[in-house]
Amino acid sequence: MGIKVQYIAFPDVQRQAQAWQDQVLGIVCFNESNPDDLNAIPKIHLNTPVLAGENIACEIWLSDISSENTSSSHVVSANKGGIQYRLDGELLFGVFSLDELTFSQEQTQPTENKIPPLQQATESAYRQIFALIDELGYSNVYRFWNYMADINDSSHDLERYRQFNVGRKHVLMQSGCDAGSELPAACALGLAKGPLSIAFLAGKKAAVAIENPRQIKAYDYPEQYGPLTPSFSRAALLHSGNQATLFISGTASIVGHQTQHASDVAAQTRETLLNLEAVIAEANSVLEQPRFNLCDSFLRVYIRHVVDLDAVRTELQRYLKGEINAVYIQADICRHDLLVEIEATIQCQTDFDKTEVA
Ligand code: 3EB
Repeated sequence: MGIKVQYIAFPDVQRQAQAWQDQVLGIVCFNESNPDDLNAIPKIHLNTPVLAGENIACEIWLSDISSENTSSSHVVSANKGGIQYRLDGELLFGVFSLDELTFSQEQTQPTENKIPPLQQATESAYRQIFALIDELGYSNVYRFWNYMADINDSSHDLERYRQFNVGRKHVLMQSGCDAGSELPAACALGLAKGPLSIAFLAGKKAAVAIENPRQIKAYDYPEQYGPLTPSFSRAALLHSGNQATLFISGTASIVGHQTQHASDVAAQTRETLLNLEAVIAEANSVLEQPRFNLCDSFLRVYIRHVVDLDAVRTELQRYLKGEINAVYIQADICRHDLLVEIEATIQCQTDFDKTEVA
């Protein structure tokens, strides 16, 4: 058993044989014209421009049947509440979209007492997700993908990203991710429109949360970034059989807790690469062998301003030299002064079979 990830263009997803589609746990993809296709597969479809790298714009998580008996990798589809999910004997991938309007209509209090609808939607979604995975026994979440409209706008005297953080932390504090020590990897991005859309990958085995020595834990950010801190770790390391997967969270030009190079997208890109390297070095030391390499990773590069594409791409090419597996997407980053954010996934083989890294 294991987990397999592939990056292909959306039209190629549709062209795959049924046997392949039956192994798909879920898809995270961007800018598709016909999102209703493949509707048996949990799929988060994000309506935002893909600036480059369309050929790998779909991230597909598959049940890996190559290593062992096929009975435990049999993929089952199901729904609960609004959560659409698929699972095999080890992993569960789910998607959930919630319209904030559902919450804005329920409130009768005066405006100043109202809980922001986005905060309520976030709390509701996270509660339902944790209830589901706890009930099914897939209670370790490795990765969350969070997308919401107008992330840097404010209402109720609070920026929407901070409203999201309040709702998320209310649930995460009670979910067994104790004091922020074993939080999942995550990203949180803003789109022009659309509901709060969340995808998650969870499983039976525990992952190890990885932090970045160049940055303080997001969970420990000072109050200037909002009343409740963001609940995520810099990466999650899952070691299963002879395979290790590193889910690197959205990574940006932050050192300590402060944004660096506020109006210089090229310098932000270079700082972000240093942060990615630092996270990878941490993961390699936990793994006790230097198997993760940035050059082997698949990158999702979120760019605030479309005009910055060339500057960001030039920095990545200069640093990574050879072939880069990257898709570039227009999205708003969760701090107004951040111009670029990069998330990455890397897999490697290990010499030893260890299901949980100590
Ligand atoms: C940061 O390091 C930049 O709120 O889930 C990166 C990854 C960021 C995930 C999240 C936020 C999140 O604080 C922003």
